[in-house]
Amino acid sequence: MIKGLVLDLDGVITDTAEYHYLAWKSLAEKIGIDIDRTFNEQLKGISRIESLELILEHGGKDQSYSEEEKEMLAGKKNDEYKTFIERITPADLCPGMEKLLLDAKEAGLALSVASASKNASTILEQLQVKDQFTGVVDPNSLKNGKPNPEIFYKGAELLGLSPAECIGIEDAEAGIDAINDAGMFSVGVGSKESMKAANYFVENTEELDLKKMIEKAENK
Ligand code: G16
Ligand code: MG
Repeated sequence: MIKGLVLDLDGVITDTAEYHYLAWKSLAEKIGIDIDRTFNEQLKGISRIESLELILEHGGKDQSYSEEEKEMLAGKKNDEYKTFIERITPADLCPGMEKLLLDAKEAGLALSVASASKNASTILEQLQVKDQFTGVVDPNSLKNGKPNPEIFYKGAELLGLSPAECIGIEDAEAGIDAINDAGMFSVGVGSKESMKAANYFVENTEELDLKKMIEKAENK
């Protein structure tokens, strides 16, 4: 029986991908690397430091910086990113999310967040939905990021549930792999092509219907 939802943040609860992109683009320009929105797709769901490493590799500069310098560059990106997220309001919830959270509450489901973002709690506060979640997985506590299932195991654990009692919702391929490997029913948000590994998928968050997801998960 499904008793909980474990949700990704960026691309599911709110769309911060554009802010990540703008902050990375500005940082990349400063070190002579050009990135575009197509390249940015690869960074979704990937941790801050791994994102920087992909950008450096893309610009042929993966050997140019020490670990300390990389931390400094990632910190610069985060400083700029934080100026963007300061402006987030409840109006920035993804379409349909307010309803989904309400429906989940009515159905008595417990909710947690499994986001790679160290800014997740701040963002949930800005969106004024933080108190609707029983827990937010601390990405600092993880040995491995997505696609490793660890973050979704922890998301279920925070709810006192087994992965089989939860539905995981994700918009990134790495995230869907993580949910599947955790033994949780995976719901993908995105194109059929990118969400082909998901147990069930919808094209946008507005189509995330609680009843339908539970029905699919329980009849798997
Ligand atoms: C999000 C974004 C990623 C970002 C990561 C870390 O993941 O999709 O692009 O790199 O968080 O964010 P921060 O730099 O704020 O720690 P998710 O898991 O919410 O999709
Ligand atoms: Mg995401």
